[in-house]
Amino acid sequence: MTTNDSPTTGSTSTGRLAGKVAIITGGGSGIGRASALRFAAEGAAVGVLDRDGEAAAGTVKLVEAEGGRALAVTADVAKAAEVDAAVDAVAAHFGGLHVLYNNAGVDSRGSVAVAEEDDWDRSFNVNAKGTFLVSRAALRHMEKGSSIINQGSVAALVGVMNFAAYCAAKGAVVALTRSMAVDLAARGVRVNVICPGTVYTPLMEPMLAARGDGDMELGLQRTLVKYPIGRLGDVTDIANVALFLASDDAAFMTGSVVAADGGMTAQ
Ligand code: 1HS
Repeated sequence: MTTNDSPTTGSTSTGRLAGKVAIITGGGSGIGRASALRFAAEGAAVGVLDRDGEAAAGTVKLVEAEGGRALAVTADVAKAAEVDAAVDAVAAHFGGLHVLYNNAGVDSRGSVAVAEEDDWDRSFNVNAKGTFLVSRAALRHMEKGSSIINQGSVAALVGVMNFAAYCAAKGAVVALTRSMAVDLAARGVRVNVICPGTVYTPLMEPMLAARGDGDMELGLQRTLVKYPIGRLGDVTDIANVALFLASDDAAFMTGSVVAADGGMTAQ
């Protein structure tokens, strides 16, 4: 399967993020890269934060090739000092911060009967603690009218076999989103969470291969049957939802759990 990194394929840019500064974590690939391209095409200056500095720089190159503005910063979202330095660098470089997309994530392996403790810790450190640390750092710079988008998953809403730590950590992200929304409403900062279905990205390949007993194509077929819409998600499907939640078009939404899943959780 291929992914579509073009920020404007099938979309018309309308400047919905003109004058805004955004940070996207996990911006070096997949949904994060597609969102960086989409946000920049809508006028945002984008801080591309990723643990892989080269991948972040690659996204910046693509954004600049489309005429956009971006800055690559390297940080592990689970490490407070790295996060604080990276977020401060973006805010200083572009003169503020208005949007944060906590996209960075990791998956997990196995049911609770067989999961490894370090796998559990890694899933919570990146998916849940990472969302906390980056949001805390971003809020030092955010003013009224800002938007935080957290990355949940359908795995926060329904049980997914052999994915215990990931389901639990993404469930924590949904709960954290609601808590943040009520805490930050008076400051004029909106907080919402996207719960994507499976989008074919490198993050998903281990899960898909395991689901197919080592056969990726079989894993894809066993996954596809869970999606009434008849396909898996594309990175631009999720980037477009993130753009909406980042924009003033979602001005009355905070604490919302937005399933972008091809109907997977509707059944
Ligand atoms: C990784 C993404 O958040 C989706 S979790 C797995 C959902 S499915 O493949 O079992 O439909």
